[in-house]
Amino acid sequence: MLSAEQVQFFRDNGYLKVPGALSSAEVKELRDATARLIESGPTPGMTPGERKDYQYGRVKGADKVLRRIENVIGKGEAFLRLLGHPVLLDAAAKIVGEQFVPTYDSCVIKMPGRGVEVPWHRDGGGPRMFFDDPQTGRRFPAVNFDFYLDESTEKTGALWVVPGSNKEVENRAPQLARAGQYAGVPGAMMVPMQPGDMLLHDVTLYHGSPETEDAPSIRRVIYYEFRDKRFIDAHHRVTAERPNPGNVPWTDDWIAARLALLQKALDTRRAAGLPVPFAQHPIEALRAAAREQTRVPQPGWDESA
Ligand SMILES: O=C(O)CCC(=O)C(=O)O
Repeated sequence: MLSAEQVQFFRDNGYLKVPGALSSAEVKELRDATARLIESGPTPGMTPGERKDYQYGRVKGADKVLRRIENVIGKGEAFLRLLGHPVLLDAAAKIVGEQFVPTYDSCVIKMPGRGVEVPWHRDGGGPRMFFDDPQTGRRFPAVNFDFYLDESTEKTGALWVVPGSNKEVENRAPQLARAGQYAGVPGAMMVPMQPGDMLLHDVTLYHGSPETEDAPSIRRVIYYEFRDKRFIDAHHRVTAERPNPGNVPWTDDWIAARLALLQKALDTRRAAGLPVPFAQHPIEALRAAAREQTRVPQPGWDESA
């Protein structure tokens, strides 16, 4: 469970490495689940929206290499169980805020051989990727919790970060992306990771990973993003007075569906005899009954095209 020093390190630097967050059995289960998805790829039986979850990129010499699978929680029980993991939810409550809501989920892949670059960026690219509560002065960040399933090294395309860049007001990430350099970027560092390690990164941290050449093995990372409900209410929640809140618009229905997903994750873990940090969301107003549906893509995600 995260210590006060780890929380402070995250606030100061915009990232935090938590070694050994998952057991080797959990890593194996998630590796098997992702291997099945990669092997099957998008199938004719899927809706166009489900097929669109599989995203491809260019590398030198090829233009269709798998780089990402969106909406993984609905793609297998292993991903759903991960959402209720005690290490994840402890970290989410301490780093994001007690009123945490799961907002995005995906798996980023660097295939063996040549893996696709993820150029320097801040996630989401929206104008306000945090919420400063005017009443308390507290900052609520948007944070990704990144679970490494494989060794991530220079050879397999480890992530690079610029520690402290979460505090920069001006966004220099597009310039860095255009330059396409990693080692030469002032203040940048590579973050090697082992299977089962968890990395937390503030979405406003500059981060990216180079294209790989001759990578000896695959490198998969599961990304679960969380935001506090107060952040969502301030910037994203669709209301009658604010039908189009600039950045990403999240309706009450969509927020409830994401919270129902969390409840389903907790219930599924309990039914399997796995540890849970609590039976329901600790904040009463954020408790939602589990639903059958485990596919809850972003509201703008067109399932028919
Ligand atoms: O895993 C990586 O290389 C970075 C992925 C990432 O930052 C993203 O997809 O937004």
